[in-house]
Amino acid sequence: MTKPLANFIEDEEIAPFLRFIFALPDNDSHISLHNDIKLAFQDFMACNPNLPRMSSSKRFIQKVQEILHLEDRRVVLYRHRRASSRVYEVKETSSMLVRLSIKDFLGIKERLANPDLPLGQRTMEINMAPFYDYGPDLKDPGTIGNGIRHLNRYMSANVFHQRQKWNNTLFEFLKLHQLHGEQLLLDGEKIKTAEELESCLEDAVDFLERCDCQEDLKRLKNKLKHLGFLSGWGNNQARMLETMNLLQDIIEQPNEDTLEEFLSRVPMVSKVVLLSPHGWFGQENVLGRPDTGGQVVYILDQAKALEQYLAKDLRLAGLDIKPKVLIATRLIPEADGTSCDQRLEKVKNTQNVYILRTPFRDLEGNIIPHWISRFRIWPYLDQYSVDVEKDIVEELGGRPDLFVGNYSDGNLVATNLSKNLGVIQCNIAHALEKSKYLFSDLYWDKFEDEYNFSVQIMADLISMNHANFIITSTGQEITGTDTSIGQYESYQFFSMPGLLQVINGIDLFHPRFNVIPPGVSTQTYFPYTQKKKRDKADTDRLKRIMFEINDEECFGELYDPEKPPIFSIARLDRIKNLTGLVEAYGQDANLRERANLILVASSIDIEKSTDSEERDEIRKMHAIIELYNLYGSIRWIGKRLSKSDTGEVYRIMADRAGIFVQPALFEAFGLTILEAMHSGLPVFATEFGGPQEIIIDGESGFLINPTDPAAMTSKIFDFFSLAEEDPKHWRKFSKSGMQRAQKYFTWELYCRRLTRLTKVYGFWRYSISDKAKYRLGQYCHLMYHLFFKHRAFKIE
Ligand code: UDP
Ligand code: LCN
Repeated sequence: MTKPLANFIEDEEIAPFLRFIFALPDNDSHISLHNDIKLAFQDFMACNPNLPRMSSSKRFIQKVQEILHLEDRRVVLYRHRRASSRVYEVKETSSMLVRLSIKDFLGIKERLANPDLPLGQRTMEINMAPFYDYGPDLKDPGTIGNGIRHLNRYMSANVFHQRQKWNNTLFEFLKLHQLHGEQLLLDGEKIKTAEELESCLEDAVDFLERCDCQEDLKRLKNKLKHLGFLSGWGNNQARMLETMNLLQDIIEQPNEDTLEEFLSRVPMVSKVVLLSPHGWFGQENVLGRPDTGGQVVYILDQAKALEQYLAKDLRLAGLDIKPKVLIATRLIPEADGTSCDQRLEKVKNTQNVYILRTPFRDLEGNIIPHWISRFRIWPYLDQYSVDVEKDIVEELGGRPDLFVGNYSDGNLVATNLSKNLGVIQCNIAHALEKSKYLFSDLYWDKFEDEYNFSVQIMADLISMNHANFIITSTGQEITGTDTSIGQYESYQFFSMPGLLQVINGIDLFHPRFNVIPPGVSTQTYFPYTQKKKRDKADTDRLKRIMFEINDEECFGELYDPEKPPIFSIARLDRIKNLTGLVEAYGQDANLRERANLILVASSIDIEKSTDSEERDEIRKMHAIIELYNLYGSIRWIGKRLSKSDTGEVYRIMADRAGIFVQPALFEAFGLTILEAMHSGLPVFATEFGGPQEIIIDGESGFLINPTDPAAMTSKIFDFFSLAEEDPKHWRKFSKSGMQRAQKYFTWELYCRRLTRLTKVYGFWRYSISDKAKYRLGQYCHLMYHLFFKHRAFKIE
């Protein structure tokens, strides 16, 4: 199919536009990426002042993700809206665009990346599209990320149009309902059909409306039991009546809100397993390894909050059931003084939350004693899935009600367990490595020794297609922004030359995606103004560490410790870009004059680090400090702070009217940003990734571009200048950050939504999707056994 360029670009711009496309500098990969194209266009405009305004060309360029340089033509990947791309071929002498297929595009790209690929060779092709022929199909990318809403709408419309069929399904679903071996909701002996349910409900509602036995719950329950209604409808007369009224509404006049409200009251969830196999998971001294960070913090807080929420949920349903949450991870015998070698560890300040550790075994059954990086764990996950399943079933006395996978490995194990035990599966990515490492697909073979992306990316494909629902912390994790593609979106089509070609890897318009941002522990991260809650001894100790003590873990003596601090805390990963922040600070003499820079990061001693990326960053940090002679204005605390200490450190920085800066080159979400906001420390965070949705720029914090150091530091400088003129300026941002964090980012909100999702998707799974998903499940099963396992076992 061809289209005139004039459909996109004004006539007078066509000639210069083509000139630009063909003058675009080529590079070794022969692929120009969005940012380079944008910058090149700015240069082109600056060098050609006599051109027309070129505004339609600019709009077009904004949507171009990639340009492939071929000898006689250019191939343009045009993302016409979020989650949807088209490929056009452009010739220098033609004003027509020729539409190519995704398959053609991938074929051309493969050959560019690897000209030696034998001609005519075909690799494994993956196309998931044919499996997505059930359920609602969203059309508008703006609706992606709120899957539950569209699922409810779809299901309630179905209930409405096929009343008889759905009422039967609903009846069967309720009738089968059990928790901890106890039959709940309906007595199948007394209420045998959907029609009987309708009339029995009338009797029960009539009874509840008339009876005056609010105080005598036992009598009430007995009477309902007599009518065929078992426990689970509510913890008092009013709530039971409400729940039954909701069911009546669904049967008579269904709509999406009542369906969701009713399902959210069904007590379906009391045992949850959170999976995070790669390990080094504990409550103390585990943060700081390259592979553990926000994920561990997230899961621990999530587990605690979930227990509390489920306890309340079950209480409201009138049940005396104690929920149980297990965090299933790896047992590591060489635990370096941590608890990672203990099989079962109770999580502090909980009733019934445990870390359950199961070791990795090799093919001979030997336990693997040492820690293994997340990039090399793949050969162990198959056996781990078998072993951990046994441990979970033993610990819970049966199957859980929900599996939540975390990160690529946890999601894969969740897939195996969910398939085997028939339990609903939720995925949480935390960070998809595919988009973190540029060209991790196209040049997969170059990354393979260190990262094994061919295996990890396949694991992602399998688990994201198998999951019943997926939680993301931000919308852009799924579909990106108007100008940049999302992490999940990057799995739509791609190719790993010589290995596989993915034509359609994930359907982003399927309603499984739901955005639910995490919270932080409010015990640890509370406003600096709550003086009474703060422990003076801790404050003094941490102040000394941050500003005074000089030992082998602290670097730099401040000339003027009273200057406001620019604070940052992170692992020294390249992508966290703390060295970029120090360099930008070094280059801005005005800012150095105005504020000190305080970092908490890894170690100052290169010999103490075993991670090559971290060692490079430590080396670089020292070099930058030396180059810009930052002595006297920087302190670098090279130690890991405990969770509770981090809370107090943010507050100490707030006491001194400081700020928090998160300068990452890309951040999937960024818990530290939320922690600082909850503590009342104004934040400046990278505009690349999740922070865009945490902060409203200029209202509740600031977004910065870490690739433009001068702009970044001048934004910070301006803030300090205004705050010096008028301290209200600092307080305004401290307050607005806190308010936003408290309103939208809390574990209470999170757990409410996660529990609802489990119930609504649980019902959907029961009613239709399970049968429809069966074929998809089988396909995933094949990919697992024929591709994943085969390659995983080759990793040493
Ligand atoms: N953290 C900590 N002590 C430290 C450094 C970091 O407790 O010395 C915590 C920090 O408070 C945050 C987590 O580690 O909760 C880092 O999470 P984030 O999402 O910001 O980044 P990730 O490390 O997961 O990429
Ligand atoms: C992993 C990351 O890289 C962070 O951006 C997140 O905040 C963390 O996991 C928790 O989801």
